[in-house]
Amino acid sequence: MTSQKGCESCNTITGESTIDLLNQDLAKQVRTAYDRLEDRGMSACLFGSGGTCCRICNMGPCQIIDGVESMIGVCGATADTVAARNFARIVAAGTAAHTDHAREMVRGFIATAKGETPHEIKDVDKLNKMAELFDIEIEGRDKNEIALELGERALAEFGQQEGTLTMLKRAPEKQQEIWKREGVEPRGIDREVVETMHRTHMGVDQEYHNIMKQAARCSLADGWGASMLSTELTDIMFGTPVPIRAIVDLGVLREDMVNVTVHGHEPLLAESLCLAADDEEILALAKKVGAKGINLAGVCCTGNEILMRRGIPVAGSFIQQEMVLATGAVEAMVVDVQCVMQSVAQVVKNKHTDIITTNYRAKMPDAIHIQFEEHDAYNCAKEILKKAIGNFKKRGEYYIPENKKLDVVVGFSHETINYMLGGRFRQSYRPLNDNIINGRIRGVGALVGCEHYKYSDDVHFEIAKKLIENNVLVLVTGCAAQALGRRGLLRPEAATEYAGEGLKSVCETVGMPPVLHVGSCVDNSRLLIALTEMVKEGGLGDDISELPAVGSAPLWMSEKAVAIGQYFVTSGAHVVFQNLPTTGAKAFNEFILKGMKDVYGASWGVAETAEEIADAMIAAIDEKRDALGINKKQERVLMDMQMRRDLEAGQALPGAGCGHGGNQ
Ligand code: SF4
Ligand code: MSK
Repeated sequence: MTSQKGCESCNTITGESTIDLLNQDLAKQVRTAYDRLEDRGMSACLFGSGGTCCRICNMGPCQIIDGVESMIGVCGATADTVAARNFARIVAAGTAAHTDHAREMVRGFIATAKGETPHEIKDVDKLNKMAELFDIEIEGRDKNEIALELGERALAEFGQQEGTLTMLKRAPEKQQEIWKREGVEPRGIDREVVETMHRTHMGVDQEYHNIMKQAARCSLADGWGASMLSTELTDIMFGTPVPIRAIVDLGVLREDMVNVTVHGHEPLLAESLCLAADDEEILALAKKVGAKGINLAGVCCTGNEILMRRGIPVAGSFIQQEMVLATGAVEAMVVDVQCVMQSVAQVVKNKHTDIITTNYRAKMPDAIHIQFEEHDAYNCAKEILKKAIGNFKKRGEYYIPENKKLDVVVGFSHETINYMLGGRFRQSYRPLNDNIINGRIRGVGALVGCEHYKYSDDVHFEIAKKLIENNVLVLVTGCAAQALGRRGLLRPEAATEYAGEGLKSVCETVGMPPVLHVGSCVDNSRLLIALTEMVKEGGLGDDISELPAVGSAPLWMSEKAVAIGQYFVTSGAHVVFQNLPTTGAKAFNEFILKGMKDVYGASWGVAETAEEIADAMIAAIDEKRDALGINKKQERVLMDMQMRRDLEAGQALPGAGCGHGGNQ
């Protein structure tokens, strides 16, 4: 920070560890996003915020005022057309980001199947299930042979031109019929992104319903295509997450070890670093410079990936990426793609820390580049670690808020939820559905995605707290998960401390937190599968739109969050966001907030404060409970022995009793 005043006057800084750090002299020199936000001193452009600034051709930019004849575009484009085009382009950009991430994971998966990486096919059960979905013969075949065919078939879906994506058939049948009826089944993943960009070019699609049809198709190519492929193939390669204890926040950095933080999204590199961190040569080099070893710690969604699968600690979420470096205790921050702020290279300018870019797509001034090659993954990872080790002795003044690290239990894949609630011997979503029907659990609320600097990170906490107080089971992904981990909601004890009676009784019996960490932002596809399983289990309607389930990305920052919101809505799940760039176009805004419900059974919602967002989510759940006829006032539920036995069949979280994971 430039000054102490800057820290005090910026009222969106709330994290204890962040405040602690920013009050240290060494951090006061560092300029952060909080400073830049304050320095900008101007409010956002109304046209940009309302979605009615068009700059897609050189006759503009045109700023449109809805209903004012003299303020339509030079080409005649209305506010509704411009806002819909802009919105669809956000969806396409978000889908493109997930798509390119997924493509890299599929390529890495193929290389692994060929034995060209240090990784292996770990989850054979999931491999066989995916192979079955793709009609791939498994009988008598080696796992790598099956994986290779699966990888090649998956890769072909990116460039496919006709037909439909294979994983659409995992959705509830009624949902599939809606997509068929509306003509929004994606044909190929890349094709839908390209077509969205074409249709929103100057002078092409100029009818907002039709534009949004393509936005829907594009988003499905993300949720049920790219993201789902990425999650499933990553699980097969690195293992499907199961509950594991870990620690989060700035205090996970170590005084006596070489701190290497991994930031970005694609776990191929991070997994290779995990392997190389235990290499004898690397450990010997670390000891030689006086360090006890390598302390890998995650940032943002790469952090989520290795936290979920390995219990590697997370040092910080999106809004903490500069803070992690401001500690002065990090020898190298290794980055790949997405959500890496250009400022990180400036934060370390007078420090010993290297910012190492590793993906040819994503370079930045003042960083060093070591290209990560999946075919030489182990050596690349070792080269990066050697660079970090070389910096250890140069570490100058540093401050680690050591008492600021929190225990979390993470790793709730949809398979785990199935296993945990359903029991070891009869894995199913039946107990979850039954608990929703009998009212112990009011419904399911998903908190998704990012954080940003305009709002305090209390927003996630306040929403989650209110939801669990009201017996809503919360599933959380992305940086929101880390924010809730910092506030203690990812511990089983949080159920006793915060949850309403019904949810508390279920969590206490099973030993799970009331807020379940489901994964990174690409893993929101796990939520689609969890919702589908709930439908298939029965008793809660015939499609996702009938479930008492709702999503929100309250602090959305990235275009990916809008793509996620759009695929949830198109899949029948209501979502609540803040600040959608649609308010400048009345009819289009009305369509997003209400009209989409007539088409897909769900719509977008908008609310401002944490309280209002939580209320809107609870109201959406209650609306579904009313429609299902299960919203009768419940008496206070006391668990009888049979209920406990049913839940206890699955019992105790595997791994929940173990110590800190990772290399702590
Ligand atoms: Fe203006 Fe139309 Fe060009 Fe957009 S497409 S910048 S509204 S002239
Ligand atoms: S990293 S997309 S800030 S969740 Fe996935 Fe976090 Fe959002 Fe980036």
